[in-house]
Amino acid sequence: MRTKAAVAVAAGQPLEIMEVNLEGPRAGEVLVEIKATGLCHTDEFTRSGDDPEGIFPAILGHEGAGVVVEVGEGVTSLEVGDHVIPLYTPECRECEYCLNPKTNLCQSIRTTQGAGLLPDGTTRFSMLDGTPIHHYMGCSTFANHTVVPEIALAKVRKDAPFDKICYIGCGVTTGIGAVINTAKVEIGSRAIVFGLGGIGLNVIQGLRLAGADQIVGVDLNDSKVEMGTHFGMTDFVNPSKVEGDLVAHLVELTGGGADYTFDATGNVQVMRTALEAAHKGWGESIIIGVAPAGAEISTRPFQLVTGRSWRGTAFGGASGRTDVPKIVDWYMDGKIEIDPMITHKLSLDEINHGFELMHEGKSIRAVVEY
Ligand code: NAD
Ligand code: AHE
Ligand code: ZN
Repeated sequence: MRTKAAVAVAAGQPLEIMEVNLEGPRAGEVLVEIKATGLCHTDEFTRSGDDPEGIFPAILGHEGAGVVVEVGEGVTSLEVGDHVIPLYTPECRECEYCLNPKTNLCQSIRTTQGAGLLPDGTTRFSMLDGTPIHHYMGCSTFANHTVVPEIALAKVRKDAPFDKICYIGCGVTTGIGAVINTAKVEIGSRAIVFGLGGIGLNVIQGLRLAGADQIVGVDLNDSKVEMGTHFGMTDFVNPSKVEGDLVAHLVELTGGGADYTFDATGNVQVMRTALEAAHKGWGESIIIGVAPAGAEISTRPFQLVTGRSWRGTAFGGASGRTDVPKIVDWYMDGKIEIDPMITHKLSLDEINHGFELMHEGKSIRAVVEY
């Protein structure tokens, strides 16, 4: 079949909107009509050329929701008409990683996924002249139709709106999951969140859900205060307005350092600040942000010797086929909020404007509706 897609033709170039060829699903695969997709900073990271795994041409996008159109041979858990959210962290429920409760990082298809291919080592997308187009994070939601492995699809309830629950495909789950699954924040904790974008605001709402007493938001952009406060932020710090040492300021503000700190910027200097603003003796710092090729974190080992821990999280530690349907229920039951964070709605033709809004700090989530 043919479908419409935004294709990343080369690093640093705007996405090109075009008709592409899409082959039907093979064994263990599912054809999905994408109804809506969010634009995450990770898509921009790869489009820009900062991603060491970036491959071009590719169809980016990993924060989508849609409907099953066709199932390949041997697919048993999904049928035509099911509503689904594609998962860049699949859940095969069989590999060594899935069988270990300490991780959500299913590795059953990670190698081919990282190479922009489906598990059989081939791509289903091509340009009309036959040039192959790579998949991205196993999802490629910047196409109106995509083919995804069965193990990388969460089946969700049919009454949930696509233009909101697409965000559960990354930002919502990553932010809330970082608090609940990775940090396991206790009631009464003090926390600092660096970066109040599409991920950081969900960390804040996760902290409120977990019963944190103090939730400090840190961002260079003052316009994030209103949204941060809406989701539970108790204090705001703009580092550009702090006189003197930022770590010392944050340690004082949190009465000796935070129990938990979260980086949602992808900036390695910020990651260091986050680690050092964690409480001596027990503070944990969780890295969520994705840093460019070549960037490295550093601190004095003394920071760790004196009881701080540095950890990281992918997809908020969530096992997608199990956890994502539950998070959709939380949204539908009013336990978590999504709507205010969807600040812009775009057509696929306008997708590059979505990345401009992200750079200008004007959007939290721009969502493309097909
Ligand atoms: P975003 O662009 O919406 O938000 C980033 C925020 O950080 C903005 O508000 C910006 O003003 C702020 N910021 C930038 N530099 C800063 C600094 N030096 N100090 C304080 N604030 C600063 O991006 P997003 O979609 O929220 O993504 C955030 C990061 O999380 C990205 O690196 C993204 O790739 C990563 N991410 C990781 C995972 C994961 O599973 N680990 C999942 C999703 C996104
Ligand atoms: N390809 C990058 C790493 C990108 C990365 O860390 N991705 C996160 C999800 S970000 C979603 O917005 C992730 O899931 N990582 C685990 C994994 O296996 O990719 C690089 O630096 O090479
Ligand atoms: Zn993402």
